Amino acid sequence: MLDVMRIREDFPILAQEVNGHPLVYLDNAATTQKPRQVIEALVRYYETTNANIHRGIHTLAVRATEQYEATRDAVATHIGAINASDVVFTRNTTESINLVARAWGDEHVGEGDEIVLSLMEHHSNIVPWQLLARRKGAVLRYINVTDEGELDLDHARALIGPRTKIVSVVHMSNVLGTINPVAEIAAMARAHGAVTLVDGAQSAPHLPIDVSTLGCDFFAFSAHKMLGPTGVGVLWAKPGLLEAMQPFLGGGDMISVVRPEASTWADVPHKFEAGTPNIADVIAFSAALDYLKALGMTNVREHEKQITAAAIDALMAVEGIRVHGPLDVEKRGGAVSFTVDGIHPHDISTIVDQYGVAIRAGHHCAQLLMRRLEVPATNRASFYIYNHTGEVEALIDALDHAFRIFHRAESRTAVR
Ligand code: 7TS
Repeated sequence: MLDVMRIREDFPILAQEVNGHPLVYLDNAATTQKPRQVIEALVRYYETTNANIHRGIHTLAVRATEQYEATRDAVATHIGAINASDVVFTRNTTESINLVARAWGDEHVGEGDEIVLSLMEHHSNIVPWQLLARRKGAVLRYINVTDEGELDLDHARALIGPRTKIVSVVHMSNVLGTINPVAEIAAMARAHGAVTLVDGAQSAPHLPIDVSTLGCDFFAFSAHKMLGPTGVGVLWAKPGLLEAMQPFLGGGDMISVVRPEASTWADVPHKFEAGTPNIADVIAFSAALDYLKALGMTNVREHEKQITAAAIDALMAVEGIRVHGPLDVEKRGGAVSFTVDGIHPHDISTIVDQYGVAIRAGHHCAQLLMRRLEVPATNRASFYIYNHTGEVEALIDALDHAFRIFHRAESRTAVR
């Protein structure tokens, strides 16, 4: 189990008050806070190492290159990848998905081909495919979401067929928390010769990940949602796939030989890392991975199951609150969306913020899912390693204030 109070000491930002109340940060699905170890790694890099990588032969350049490549090794280990060379650094999950839609999609998707997504995707796993479909005359298909907030696997089985070229689905929903059976879906795709991309933006931070058993071809995630700095994303590809793909962006660092009429490419993964990358933040990401490793991802998952169960129980005990998504914590992670009868999510989140509680309200970049849920927006509390059940109570208390403002008296008594 995690020692949450000990962990909190590593996060300077959590020690503050917001609007006169202790900060209760429950917006971890948007981005997580950073431990001192990550902040110090960033400062240390600029104070001792700063240099451009892969080109200089002076001492600092060599040191920076080694640290940058060491992070690639750490990422590979974190997700169970066999080769570090199958790990590409991008800016974020969004860029990783765009890379695949361009570099793999332009080559393999043609007119009338089908791209299978789901109704619970984040916009970053929809729009790149819409752009590809428009470029190529391909067709988008969406796997339905059941009333329980899970992917409809019968529908998936019916949609994925001989015309399917790629299936791209989210591993853990940023709205419903649902953990999708991506290995099963990847097997459906494979049976028809299609490849699978898994959007791991919400799973890599919260679950033990082993890409070799997921059975997918591409896996994308962002450092900033797992204690790391902003501006660093990861794309993992199954061995051999990157070699067969054309570059996404052209420029320095990604070439072998440049001639007036044409160029040849550097080996993978450098072929996909044009220009000076985000060296400092990649290197600091190592400290985040070390931090998670020391905690153990199984412990991270267990902690989140506990706090998510506590949050769901507490929210469901309040009359007029509806929790969206699976209620069984074995089937879900710690992004908990809820709506309150008669009070708009934006009003709720503005009021609870007055009590120091940071939650998110809106469509969470998942407008197709909002339509499926038949709501314009939801409130979302999302948890991480430094949250404790006292903060769930703080959320419920803050909600109580919102209810009072909207002249509803029942909440407090209903909760207890
Ligand atoms: N996919 C999922 C499932 C996500 O939750 C997000 C970000 C992304 C992709 C995009 O990640 P990015 O790092 O490229 O921006 N989700 C959220 C969120 O739920 N609130 O803010 C960002």
